[in-house]
Amino acid sequence: MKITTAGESHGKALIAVIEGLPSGLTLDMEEVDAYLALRQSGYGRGGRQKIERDRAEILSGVRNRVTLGSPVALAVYNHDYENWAQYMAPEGCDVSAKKLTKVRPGHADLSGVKKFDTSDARNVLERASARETAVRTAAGAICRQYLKAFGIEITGYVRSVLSVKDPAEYPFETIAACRLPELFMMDRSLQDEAVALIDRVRAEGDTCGGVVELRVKGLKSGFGSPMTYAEKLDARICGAMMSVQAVKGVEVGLGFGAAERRGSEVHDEIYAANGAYTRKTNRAGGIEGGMSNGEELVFRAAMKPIPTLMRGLHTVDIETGEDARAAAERSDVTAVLALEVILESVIASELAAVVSERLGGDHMREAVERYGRLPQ
Ligand code: EPS
Repeated sequence: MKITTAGESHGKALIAVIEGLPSGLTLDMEEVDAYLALRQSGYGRGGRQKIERDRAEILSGVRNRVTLGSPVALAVYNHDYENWAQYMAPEGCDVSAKKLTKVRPGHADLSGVKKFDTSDARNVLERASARETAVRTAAGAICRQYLKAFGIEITGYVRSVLSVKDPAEYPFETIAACRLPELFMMDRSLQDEAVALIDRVRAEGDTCGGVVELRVKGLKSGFGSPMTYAEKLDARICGAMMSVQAVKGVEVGLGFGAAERRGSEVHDEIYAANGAYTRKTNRAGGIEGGMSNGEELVFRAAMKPIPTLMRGLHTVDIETGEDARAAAERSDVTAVLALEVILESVIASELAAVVSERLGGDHMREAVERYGRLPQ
């Protein structure tokens, strides 16, 4: 299975093509749109989200809500294009009006203008923008329906916003049922603190990031492979997570914490009970030797603060060569809840690819039968 996306932040639409979905998967597009709405929600989002009401439209690969086995193409239209057609239209437009030359530290602007030989950072930032995650979320929401056919589910929550941190551990079901609207934190008093902190950060024209935790339940052992490095499950999923805008660190299980403990406090001892193998701990985060081991997958990702600061950081205007304040018209203060939703989808997409490589299957019935025959 392979997913490609296209589309600029203020262009007509974002597009995704999913190749390799078997036939016979009934799609629930209301659920896909619900994930898109969730991605747009969250405390700390800015003015753009008041303009967009994201919905995914299927263009091909589906008939009467059921996949055909052909590539599934889908579009998320940018409502803001109405305001931007005069500067963005592929058919012809005024490219001088929205030129961005006060390049923003932390964004793709400066390296991008050099790499793509342009004097306008807009030619780069439009694609580098995290707006692209809307269609990745939609494609991932479809992959998630594929995974659900095998009993594989994904959830997650926000562990920290800037300095407000939740050190507790929560079971999968508690996370899925109890994460709080607004920030997807689990502890109400910590979330109230985080909301107040975001208000202070906004008042200072600044931005902030945080840490999210993702869980995958129901994946049998043996997905991913130690035989070639590119097939390792942790490498694949962590690589996919790192490809999301603003993610600067990822961990599996104890992650960096494993380096601070001895082996006896890290590895999950193996027991036999009723003819099955069990563990009393899951510090490995469900992956050993680049393969799933049948336990829950546990990932964490760190998001850096959004690079468009309303107060503007010091930079250089690449047109004049003079000192300047980086460009800012509007910005999110934080999009950490959005990151959680996006990463659920991105993990679903990569895991769907891993699962479909092992199972094959032209149609869902065949794939589900094969999954059923695998050991736990
Ligand atoms: C983004 C800049 C902002 C964000 C955008 C990502 O867009 P604009 O420049 O139009 O205000 O709102 O995110 C989205 C539009 C979205 O849907 O998540 C950036 O530069 O990365």
